[in-house]
Amino acid sequence: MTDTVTLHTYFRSSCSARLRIALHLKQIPFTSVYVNLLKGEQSSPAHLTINPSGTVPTLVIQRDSQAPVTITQSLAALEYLEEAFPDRGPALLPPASDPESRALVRTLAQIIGCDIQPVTNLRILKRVAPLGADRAGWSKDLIEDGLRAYEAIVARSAGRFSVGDQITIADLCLVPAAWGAERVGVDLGAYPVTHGIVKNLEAEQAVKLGHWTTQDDTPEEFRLKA
Ligand SMILES: N[C@@H](CCC(=O)N[C@@H](CS)C(=O)NCC(=O)O)C(=O)O
Repeated sequence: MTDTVTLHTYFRSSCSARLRIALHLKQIPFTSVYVNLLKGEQSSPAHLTINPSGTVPTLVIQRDSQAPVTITQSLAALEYLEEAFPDRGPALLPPASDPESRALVRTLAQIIGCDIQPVTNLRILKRVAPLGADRAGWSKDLIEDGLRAYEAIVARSAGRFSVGDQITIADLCLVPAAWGAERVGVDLGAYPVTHGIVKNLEAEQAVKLGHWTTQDDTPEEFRLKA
């Protein structure tokens, strides 16, 4: 079977990093299309045709003779990868026979994906700054609220990763959020279980390959080798 996978991505985007890491974990080769958020390329007519939300990531998959599938939400795309490529790489969700653990993984993923990222996103920061909010302070407070909740839950569920010893969708959301948290001065040490999970994740090759410092669109001054 021949699949062509394209990811519209930006090196600093935490939502894009979720998918970069998932694709590397599942060893699915992909081509990147770079969308520079600071230059406003997410709002270009060409990009809006692909992703009407004006965001990254967008995952486009062409499988054999089927019509291409375009997915414009990262959590939907992560679940799609799991369902469409069940035999590639590790499972990103616990088995369907364990709905409790699946709900737990989705709860953790949504703490990041619904409670933290949307309210600290670039378009929100651009709106709160003229109202007098300090952008970093705004993000730090909201990230800390979310991490407090994450820590309380993983204190009961963690093994090497957020739910046991298998990397799940929750971890794919967590690790890029931790990079964003550090950027605005959050002390991850205040969330010791979460911090330990992040360190375990950062040792994984797929995470190194998806890291914001190792992308082809990472500016030279930030670039590290994976
Ligand atoms: N819920 C969306 C959020 C996507 C999103 O907000 N992406 C950010 C980067 S992480 C973005 O493109 N921001 C552009 C902007 O705010 O203008 C998803 O999970 O894919």
